[in-house]
Formats: sequence, structure tokens, C-alpha cells
Amino acid sequence: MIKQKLFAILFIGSLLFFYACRKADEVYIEKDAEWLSGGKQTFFDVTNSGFDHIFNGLTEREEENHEIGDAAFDAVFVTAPAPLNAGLGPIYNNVSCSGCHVNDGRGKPPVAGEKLSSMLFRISIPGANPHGGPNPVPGFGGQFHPRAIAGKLAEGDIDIQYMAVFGQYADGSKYALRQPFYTIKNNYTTLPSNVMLSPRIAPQVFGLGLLEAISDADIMNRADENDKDGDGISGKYNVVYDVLTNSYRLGRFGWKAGQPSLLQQSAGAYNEDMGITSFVFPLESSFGQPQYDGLNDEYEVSDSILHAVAFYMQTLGVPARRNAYDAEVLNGKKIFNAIQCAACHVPEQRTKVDVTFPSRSNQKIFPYTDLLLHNMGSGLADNRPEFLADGYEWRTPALWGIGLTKKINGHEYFLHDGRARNLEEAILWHGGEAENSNIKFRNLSLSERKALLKFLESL
Ligand code: HEC
Ligand code: HEC
Ligand SMILES: [Ca+2]
Ligand SMILES: [Ca+2]
Ligand SMILES: [Ca+2]
Repeated sequence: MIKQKLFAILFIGSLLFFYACRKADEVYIEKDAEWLSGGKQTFFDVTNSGFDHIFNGLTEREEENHEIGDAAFDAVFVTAPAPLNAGLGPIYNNVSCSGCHVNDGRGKPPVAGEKLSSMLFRISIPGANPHGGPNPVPGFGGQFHPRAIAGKLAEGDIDIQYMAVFGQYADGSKYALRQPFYTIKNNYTTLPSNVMLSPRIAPQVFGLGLLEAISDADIMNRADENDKDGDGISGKYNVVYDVLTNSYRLGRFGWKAGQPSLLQQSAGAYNEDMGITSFVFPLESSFGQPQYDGLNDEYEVSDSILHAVAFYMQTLGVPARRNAYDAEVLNGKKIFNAIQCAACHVPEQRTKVDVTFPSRSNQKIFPYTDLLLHNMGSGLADNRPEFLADGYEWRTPALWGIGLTKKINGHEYFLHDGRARNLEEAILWHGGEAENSNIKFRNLSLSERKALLKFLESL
């Protein structure tokens, strides 16, 4: 009896051992496989927390920092004075980071009658500021603020109208897109007639630490501004102002790659989106306007919280692909490459070796972006420059995780202004350097189009 039991235990034990070794082998063989979109920082969670996973391999201190940043990302700011999270506004777009980057995912345009909340508008007049960036609008600054705390004036509202645009595939099936039109109304003071508006949806924010870890050289080497190789695609990199070092650096973040680092992007968000000052941007966004409170108070977010939020942005992992080896998905991948989607949405990158930040060092990742600017045609143009990006250019967005948008954000509004109501519409808006890809897409058969969409959904 005892002998039998012992045998059973040994037998099961050796089975487990065998299985564990096989598992380890598989992981070893699968290392760098393309379904592990974030390399070592890939996570297997298809619930609505799928974009909110802390990097593997952080130190205890780093994990703590990430958690502090996570809480701060959700913190709701209120009118000063208050014991906690005071200093909102006086003019602002939203009260928390996660109010726009919902579940670390993306925002959406308002439906008719709704107020702007997870979408914002950059504004400027022709010319440039002293650092070569957008030229602020007198009385309004560089961003439109539709909200204000009690007793202060919001800058106004923005009315959004959509016009249907009709088109047809080569196989005869028809589609309708929606082109947005924006009008500023109820502005609190006179608006110059030459204001340029740039609508922007809050993008997904996971995996950004890995994108920050791609070397400048790798990004710049892919640029082909004068299309020397003649493939019709001429990526260009942005060069933007770095406030902390008072120098110019490669632009990487934002829809036009107008921000050099996650720290500056986060500090900018506090300042412009929420009206929260910090050591990076010590002046209120309302400075010089009648809503300015005139107080030279302390920074409304401390250095340590700002650093923790930036660190949180640097250490969110990436969801693994689903059904990556499904036959239809594999066919879709072939089509993705064949119709030149991969020329801009570059599937594979490698992060640089960084001994000071081992958790994101030297990883093979699959973000599907070149982080370069491309002319996307007049249909998508905002006609508003940002540093070297002109009014037609947008930075290729990463496509990793895009198939989970519906699950995690409850909608499928894509592109910089959320005009696309699904992945198919996002493709159909591609123009300029991507016009050829779009034409090839419209020439596909229904089953080929379906396969391509299935592939995108697997990312
Ligand atoms: C009102 C909505 C809104 C709020 C609030 C907001 N963001 Fe954003 N966020 C955006 C938009 C819109 C963009 C794109 C900006 C651009 O194109 O320049 C963006 C971009 C970003 C990016 C760059 C993403 C990328 O892929 O390049 C990061 C990082 C980010 N935000 C972090 C934050 C943090 C941290 C906070 C809170 C301190 C915050 N955001 C608050 C709307 C918002
Ligand atoms: C010339 C470069 C280029 C090519 C080629 C290209 N894209 Fe894009 N893609 C972009 C840019 C830039 C954007 C952002 C445009 C915007 O928001 O206005 C974008 C946006 C997208 C989006 C929406 C992403 C988001 O986060 O909202 C999807 C999906 C997409 N592309 C898929 C494709 C597919 C599929 C193809 C091939 C048929 C393709 N792209 C070809 C540059 C390109
Ligand atoms: Ca404030
Ligand atoms: Ca403003
Ligand atoms: Ca080229």
C-alpha cells in the first residue's frame, strides 16, 4: 500500500518534472517569437486590465514606485485649497490622467450633446514660439480648455459635425466614412481669425517604456525624407524642444511626435490637460489670461509623484497576441506585408542595451511602428505644424494591443481624432504616402480584407 502510494507520487512527480522542463523549453524556443509583442514584458490577460501590467524583473523599490505612479494616474484633482490633489485648473480638460487614458487605453470623441472629455484640441496661430514649437494663440495659449473651476471662465466649447464620405471597393461593395468639422463656439474672448485646430484623442499608454528604449539611431536610420529608395514612403523624424536640458532632441511621443520623453509628456499633461504645475512646467497654463489666479504657489504635483507617474508610464507591459498562428491570421499577415502596411507599421524593433534599466534593455519587441512622421494626405491633415511635423504629417501609431480596444475601452474609435469607427475605416482614411496601400486594400477581395482585419485584431 505504502509502496504503491510512493510509486504514484514518484510517477506524478516525474511527469510534472518532465512537463515543467518541456514548458521551459517551449518558452526558450519561443523567446523572441512575434506573439510575445513586448518581449520579456509580455502579459497574458484579455480582461479589461490587459493594458495595466507592471514590468517583470523590477526591484522592490521600483515596484513601489510603479504602484505610487499607478495611484497618481487615477488621482482626481480638485479645486484648491484641499488636503489632497489640490490645484485643478483654473482651466482644464479633465480631472485625472485615467479620465482620458481609460484603463491605460484610448479615449474617444464625444457623441452628440456630450462635452469634450477624453479628446482635446491643440491650438496655435501661424509662426513658431521661441523654441520652434507651435505659436500660442493670444488669450488661449496652446491648448483649448473647455472646462474651468467654479468662478472662472472656460475658454469655450467646440462643436463637432460629421459629413458622410462615400466610397467603393474594387469588388463593388460600398462604404461610408465620416469626415469631422470643428467650430469653436462660446469663446470667452475674441479669437483671432487665423487659429489652427488640432483634434486629438488620448492614445493608449502601455508599452511606452519599450518605445522610449529604442535608440535614436535606429529611428533616424529608417527615415527616408526624400524617398531615395523610391518606394513612395518617406518617413521623417521630428526634432523637438527638451525643457529640462534646454536642448533639441528626437521627438517620440504624441500623435505628431512632439514630445521627447515620458517625463516631459507626463509633466505637460499635468500642466495643460489638468492645470497642475510641476518643476518641469512651473507656470499655470492660464498664465497671462484673465482666469490666471495670480498666485505663485508651490508646485501642485511634487517632484516625486511626477517621477513616479513617468515611471509608471515607462513600466507598463504589452498584451500577448491572440490566435497569432491561426491560418486566416497568417494570411492576413502576408497581406499586411504585401500591401506595404509594414513599411510604416514596422513589425519588429529591438530596444537598446541599457544597464541602468535592465527590465527594458535589449528586448525584441513587435510594436508595429517606425515612430516616424508620414504625410497622410489632405483627408487626415490638421493643417497645424508642430516642430518639424507639418500640417499633413502624423507619427505612425503602434498597433500592438489594438485588437483589445473593444474589450478594454468599449469602443473602436481610431485615428488621431477618433473619426474611424472601426479598423476598416481607419485603413480607408490612409492617404498621402499611404495612398498606395489604401488603393491595394480597396482592390482586395472580401475574404482577403477580412483576413487582414483578423490579423489586426490578433495584435
Ligand atoms: C484631456 C485628456 C487627457 C488627460 C487628462 C491626459 N492625457 Fe495623456 N494624452 C492625451 C492626448 C490627446 C494625447 C496625445 C497628445 C499629442 O498628440 O500631443 C496624450 C498623450 C499622452 C502620452 C503619450 C502617448 C504616446 O503614445 O505617444 C502619455 C505618456 C500621456 N499622455 C500620459 C498622460 C499622463 C501621465 C496624464 C496625467 C498626468 C495624462 N496623460 C493626462 C489626453 C490626455
Ligand atoms: C505611410 C505610412 C503608413 C502606411 C503605409 C500605413 N499606415 Fe497605418 N497609420 C499611419 C499613420 C501615420 C497613422 C495615424 C494617422 C492618424 O491618426 O491620422 C496610421 C493609423 C493606422 C491605424 C489606426 C491606429 C490608431 O491607433 O488609431 C491602423 C489600424 C492602421 N494605421 C493600419 C494600417 C494598415 C492595415 C495599413 C496597410 C493597409 C497601414 N496602416 C498603412 C501610417 C501608415
Ligand atoms: Ca493649477
Ligand atoms: Ca488654453
Ligand atoms: Ca522610401
